[in-house]
Amino acid sequence: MTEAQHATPAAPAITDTTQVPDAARTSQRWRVADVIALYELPFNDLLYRAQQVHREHFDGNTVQLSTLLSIKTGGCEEDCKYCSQSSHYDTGLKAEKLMDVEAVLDAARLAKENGATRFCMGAAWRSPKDRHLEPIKEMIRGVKAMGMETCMTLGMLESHQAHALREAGLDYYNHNLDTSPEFYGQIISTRSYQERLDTLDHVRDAGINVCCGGIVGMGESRRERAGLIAQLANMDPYPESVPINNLVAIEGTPLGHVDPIDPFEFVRTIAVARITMPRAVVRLSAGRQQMDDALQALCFLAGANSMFYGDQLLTTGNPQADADRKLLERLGIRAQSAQAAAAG
Ligand code: SAM
Ligand code: DTB
Ligand code: SF4
Repeated sequence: MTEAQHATPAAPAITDTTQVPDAARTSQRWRVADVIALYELPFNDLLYRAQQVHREHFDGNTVQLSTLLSIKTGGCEEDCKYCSQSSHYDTGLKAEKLMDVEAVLDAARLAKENGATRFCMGAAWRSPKDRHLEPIKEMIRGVKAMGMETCMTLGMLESHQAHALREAGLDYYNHNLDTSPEFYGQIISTRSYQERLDTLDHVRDAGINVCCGGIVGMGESRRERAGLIAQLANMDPYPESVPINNLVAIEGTPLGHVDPIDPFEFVRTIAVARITMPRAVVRLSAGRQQMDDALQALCFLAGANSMFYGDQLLTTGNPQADADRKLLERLGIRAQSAQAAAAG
């Protein structure tokens, strides 16, 4: 926990476990202990509370659908221990160059036809070079012209790069904190936590919506999961979009054989994100292919209202779009319309 967090007043003690704590309603900071207290609630109380918060700010039966595309795959110089694309590990992945703009736009057109309202483009870079900005800006303009929202995740950004992306019309930039400051050093050594926070500041200052979350199931403790959530919830303002990824264990990476997290702990993490960041879109991100339908339904009940849609994430699989359509239909969940997405 930071000094600043120690210095701020405590959120009120939770007495009635079905009431939403005041820190969710005010700009009060979340102490890690307050977040742990949420995690420790009886499961049904936690989900009930998350549903209450969810319905104060969102339609309870709508999800936003984003489709992902890896526009530059593999060969990354960073050493993120979970990642198939790091050149530090032998995962059998072939490194590729930045895709042509037209090929990216073809994929975006297909995503739009299938019902996605946001197209997210990811590059396995530590940070983009300035010479990459022109094609990246063309991709943003091309996808926007199709009537979809745009999201990019390209690694660290400098201030002028964030402004250039905003000028091209970028709606969201994804840059995750990944985990708590305390656990972070066990996962990544080539980029500091502070560098991530600096990039997020540049994105925010340029007027781009912030998409920032993390990964659970990397062997971290509940306290460390709570530490990640507290970091996200205490951003001022907190991110507009919060992806919660369940580790996809990749053979060849140092985390290739980590024991999977208890599924209920994953659902709790979604619920705690929902309660602490009431207006954020909470995205059920990587790991859905390893979840059954009932577990995904619990994640929606816990307040997840966005997901990746389409057969592929970046380098790993995602449930088939057909199966997702059927799941949403069985649950009576509607996909957010393009008009609603445009209206924010
Ligand atoms: N290279 C850029 C960066 O890291 O900033 C952007 C792409 S990176 C793949 C985006 C995020 O995907 C990571 O920060 C991490 O949270 C998530 N991610 C990557 N590999 C994952 C895996 N195997 N399981 C779960 N989440 C993963
Ligand atoms: C995020 O938080 N999750 C997405 C997106 N942002 C870019 C990426 C998930 C990647 C899962 C592993 C892979 O497919 O390589
Ligand atoms: Fe590179 Fe991003 Fe993978 Fe880290 S998560 S190794 S920065 S592609």
